[in-house]
Amino acid sequence: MAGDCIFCKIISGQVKAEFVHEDDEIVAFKDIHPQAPVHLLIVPKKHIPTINALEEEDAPLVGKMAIVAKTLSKKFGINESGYRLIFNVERGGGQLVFHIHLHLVGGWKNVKK
Ligand code: IU
Repeated sequence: MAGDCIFCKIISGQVKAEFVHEDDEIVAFKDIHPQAPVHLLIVPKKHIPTINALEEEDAPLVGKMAIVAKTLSKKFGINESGYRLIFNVERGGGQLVFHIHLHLVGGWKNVKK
């Protein structure tokens, strides 16, 4: 836990969020400023500031984040229509919160088949 990290505070319950998943290693909650009809953040409990700080040992954790995303896409009814999974990396890549998180966005109605 990093003391000044907003996502660590959400994970510990100090700051509120609308949780949609929790297990021993990962939480997921609704983004407070959704950019799509479905916009969830999949977040490891371990404080890792950016994708650039990942170590080899984190590989299973990041894989599990993708599995949680897939499971949530089913729960939110967007698995078959499709969705995007995004990591923003460092300021230049649009990262604002320095605790890694995977954006799951989807649910657009006018998707062409
Ligand atoms: P980014 O990849 O670091 O740019 O994304 C941070 C996201 O975290 C962004 O979409 C915010 O709306 C979202 N967020 C949140 O859901 N709850 C918070 O308390 C804060 C940011 I601060």
